[in-house]
Amino acid sequence: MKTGTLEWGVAVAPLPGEADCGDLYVVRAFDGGVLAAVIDAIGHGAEAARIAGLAAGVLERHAREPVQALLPRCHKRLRGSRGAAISLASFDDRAGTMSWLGVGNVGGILVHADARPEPRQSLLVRGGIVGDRLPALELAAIPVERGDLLIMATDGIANGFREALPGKLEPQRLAEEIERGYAKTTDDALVLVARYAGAR
Ligand SMILES: [Mn+2]
Repeated sequence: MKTGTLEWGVAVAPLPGEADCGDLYVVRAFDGGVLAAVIDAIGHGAEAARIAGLAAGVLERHAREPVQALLPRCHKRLRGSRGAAISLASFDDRAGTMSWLGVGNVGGILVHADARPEPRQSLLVRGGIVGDRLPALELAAIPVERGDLLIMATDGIANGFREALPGKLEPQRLAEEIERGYAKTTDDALVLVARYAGAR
């Protein structure tokens, strides 16, 4: 799929036996950029799906806002619920940066397309639960180039996904391969893969 300057794919596997999924994603373009977000509501089933949907609605409506404003918005919306882990990546096509903010355990790595000794960059997430305890937010604005690859995964995907070799796979294929290789059967699982096609 293509949204703004992102070419992306997603693979989702709800907890076996559950019809609903508490893991949800948002990819939304706006003037000058695109937001990619992954939400993992605490627990699973219908109530988790409802809570994740609330956060997704906030992110879709306000996608153009800076990530450090979006997360407090979600926090306010989810107050009184069991809460969620949320990670946000907002690409600014003019600045050529990706702003990253994560609270809870939705992991992320950025695989740089240029030749560098360690192309994989782990993205920091802070402890806390959106809707319950929001930590001090520490924004990372990372320079990105055309071809850079963002992989975001909920904790239903085993950490080994970080070692998966992206190779030349299309984002959708890669998302499916990671889901097949690393999804646990004890939780909802979601992996979002996005290749940046903006600034060079
Ligand atoms: Mn989870």
